[in-house]
Amino acid sequence: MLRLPLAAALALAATAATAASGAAPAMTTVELKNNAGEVIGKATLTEAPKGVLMRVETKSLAPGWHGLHFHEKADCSKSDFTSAGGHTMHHAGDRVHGLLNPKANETGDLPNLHVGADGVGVTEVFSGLTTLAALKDADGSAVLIHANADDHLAQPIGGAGARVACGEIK
Ligand SMILES: [Cu+2]
Repeated sequence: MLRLPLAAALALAATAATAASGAAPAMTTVELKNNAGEVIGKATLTEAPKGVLMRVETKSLAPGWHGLHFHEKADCSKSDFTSAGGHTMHHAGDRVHGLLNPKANETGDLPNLHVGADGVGVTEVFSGLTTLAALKDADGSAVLIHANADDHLAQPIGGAGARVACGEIK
């Protein structure tokens, strides 16, 4: 019976030591490529205490709103990016797309990216539905930018249309 409290105390001590040392959170930077395979920007993902924070910086995209998602595989090899699969965890069967859906449980869902008249898009988004560790699972995952806005309701991808940029998270 003494082993559990001791283990708990050690775990707490380890957590406190990590916090006190101010260790930098885990980060991953991902190159974003367009359908022609040209690098058009990057996404920087940072592990957060309750999710993942992602900064997206792009150029040369069509002005307006674009759906932004995490897809299930780190595979941007096909020029239409269908190789990246569906949204992360969608295969689990109990997932429904849309941050505005009453279930709001799909781990690939993110707010839209806005691109200005100059083709530049810059944003920082947060998801409490997944973690950097989950995104970097055995087959990784992908950051996908779609041609149109995600309405956050329609199945399966909120009407976001074609995939116009892809980045492999490994
Ligand atoms: Cu998508």
